[in-house]
Amino acid sequence: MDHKKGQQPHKDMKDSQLEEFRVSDAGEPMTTNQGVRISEDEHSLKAGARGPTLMEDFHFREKLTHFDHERIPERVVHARGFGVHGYFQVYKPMTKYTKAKFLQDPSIKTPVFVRFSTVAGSRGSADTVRDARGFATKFYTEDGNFDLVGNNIPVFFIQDALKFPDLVHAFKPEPHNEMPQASTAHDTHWDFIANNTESAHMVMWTMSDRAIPRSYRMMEGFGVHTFRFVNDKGEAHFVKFHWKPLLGVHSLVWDEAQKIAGKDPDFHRRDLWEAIETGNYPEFEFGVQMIREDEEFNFDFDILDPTKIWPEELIPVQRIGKMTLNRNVDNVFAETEQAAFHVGNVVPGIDFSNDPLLQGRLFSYTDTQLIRLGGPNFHEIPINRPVAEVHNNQREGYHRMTINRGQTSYHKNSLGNNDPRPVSQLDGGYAHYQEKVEGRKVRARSDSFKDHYTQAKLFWNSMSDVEKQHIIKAFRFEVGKVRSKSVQQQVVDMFANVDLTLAEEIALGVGVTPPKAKAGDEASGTTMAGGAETKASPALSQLRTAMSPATRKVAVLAADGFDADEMKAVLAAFAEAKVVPEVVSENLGMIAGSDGSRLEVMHTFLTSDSVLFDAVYVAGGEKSIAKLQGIKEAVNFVTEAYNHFKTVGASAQAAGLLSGSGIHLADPAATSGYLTSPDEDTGLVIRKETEDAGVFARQLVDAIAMHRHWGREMQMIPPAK
Ligand code: HDE
Repeated sequence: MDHKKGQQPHKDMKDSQLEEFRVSDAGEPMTTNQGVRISEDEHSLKAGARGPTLMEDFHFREKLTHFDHERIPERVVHARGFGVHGYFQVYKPMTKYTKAKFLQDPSIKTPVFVRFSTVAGSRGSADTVRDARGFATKFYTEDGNFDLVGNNIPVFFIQDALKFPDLVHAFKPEPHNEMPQASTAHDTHWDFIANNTESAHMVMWTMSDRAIPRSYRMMEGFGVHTFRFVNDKGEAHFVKFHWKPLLGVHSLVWDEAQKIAGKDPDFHRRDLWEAIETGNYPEFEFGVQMIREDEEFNFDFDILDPTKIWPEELIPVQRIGKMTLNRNVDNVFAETEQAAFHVGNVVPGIDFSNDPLLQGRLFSYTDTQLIRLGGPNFHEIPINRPVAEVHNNQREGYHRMTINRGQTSYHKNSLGNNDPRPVSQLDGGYAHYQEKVEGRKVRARSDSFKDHYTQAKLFWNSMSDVEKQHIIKAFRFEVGKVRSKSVQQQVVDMFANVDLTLAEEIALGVGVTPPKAKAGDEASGTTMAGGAETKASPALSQLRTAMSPATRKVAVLAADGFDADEMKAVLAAFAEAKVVPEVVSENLGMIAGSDGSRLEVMHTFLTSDSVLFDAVYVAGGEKSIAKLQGIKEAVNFVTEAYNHFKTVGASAQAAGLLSGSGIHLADPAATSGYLTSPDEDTGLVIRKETEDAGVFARQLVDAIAMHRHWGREMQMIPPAK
């Protein structure tokens, strides 16, 4: 799909700024970087056709030199990512809490650039690995850039930034053999976890389905740290930031995620790119949880501890605005790769807290850009430029673009009228919140950070049975890949503090000694002093999320002779519900329906795969079905969709094909395979001979909206003890 410029609905200030840097080579003569036209680009200049290449060939020298220097270091973490443009609008003025300008006027569209990423893998690794996802947003506000550099998990592994290099060394590929790529299923990662138990809560999240999202468009985002909102009276509130996807929070299943990593390593970026190109703009609501300054100590967790959430049931998330992502980049290197996010980029009205992880990040981000982008002027790279004007006395350095005029570059001065000059808060000058601080210089951590398990338990308590099963299996996979028996045992013993059944299940799966009783109070939760209490946080379970068929991809399996009436009804229902159908058949080209109508095939069973779709519809029509039934890959396609708990829609005529896929319709004699009755399986939508095609089509859409049909899984796998 081509990115068609000029067709984008929203031309914002950032876009106009980028426009000044865009270049099109279409129809232009080729030149050197000095603008000299080139007459020949096939052969280097030689002394005789078989002779040595001549040094004076400036075109050859320049072309090769530039190529030799095309790579920059990848990000030390979050190396693989994908960026898109969009805009943000606040719902109502937030003046009472913050003076941040972009949070005042609902009519203002603030341009944003968002980069989604995995954390551990290299730039060329797969999208669907088990990992946290980065969710970094640059707001180009009229007061300067505000970067919200968050993740799709609301807590972090460690409490102090000093430990970050240790954490990353442990989860990256092991140094002696550089394995495994983009995976935490290895000894050093789990050794770190077992010996740094503050990680328990985040590990519960990374072992959950949150770490294998279906789409970047279907995951939450979190600022993780506690920040401050400051209003124009200088009053502050502690605040946590959230992104809530309007499509709900949905995940892949692990077997599928691993297969996608091979079939389409670009799965998530392709999904995002295609959604935007087809006008299905991803939308996220911006949420805030706020706590008054005088409530700071009202909780049984420390609000500065980044391994803790503020349960939404205790402190509700107020949705205060919406972000719409509506434009793909023109050039991934120029925009996504050169984007420099920094958690320290704040605007008046937003300030920091003393969270020691946040404080450490304030140092790290500029430092890493200096090596990655090669000097101190990376703020001048188009994607990083604020739309607000930049005036200061900083000068020179590698790759300086700005031509600063005038004699003076120091403050204070008299020769240059003392410009540029600092301005008061009333004129928008940033003033740090005047928090009173006192203490001795100590290398220490507050006792209030010492509880490592209560919220890990809260998370476990909040999961549905099927989510608990997924967590157990994830642990068994990850810890099962660890070679050291000692590390495996340590992990089991550590997670006995979270839940005894969980630890026993891991022990069984990885063959180590079951833990001695430890977890104790299974129902332990999180409390506000003298007030509300939560022993489970329903908001944490993905089963309670928004459900929608919109933008779900459905494989339409069909061949010549498909039932044209049924196909029409189904495609109409899909179009109405914004479901995205793609026809898969034996060969590319056109197929003909029962009435002679023709349909274009988008994929073959070789170029595509069941794991790349949310659901399968086997088109009716005896001839078409008979043809597909004879193709092994078509039958496997359905089997796999069914095994990944996806919706399978078909007419009763397809009973034979389904049976080949292990789905025996109303056949009590069947001894193998899965559920037999569509009544028992919400995801099996079978059109009986007499049923109206429109009714069938609507049922199919309803089933697709459910994402997955976990009832099927719970029958296939015995529930946890
Ligand atoms: Fe980062 N992190 N981080 N991080 N982080 C980077 O900056 C760091 C942390 C996050 O799409 C680096 O430009 C330290 C938490 C995202 O470009 C680096 C600590 C959260 C991205 C860095 C943390 C994040 C990064 C690597 C512990 C969630 C990708 C390249 C104190 C709230 C941004 C770069 C993008 C990237 C340091 C912990 C999110 C090295 C020292 C917690 C989304 O500066």
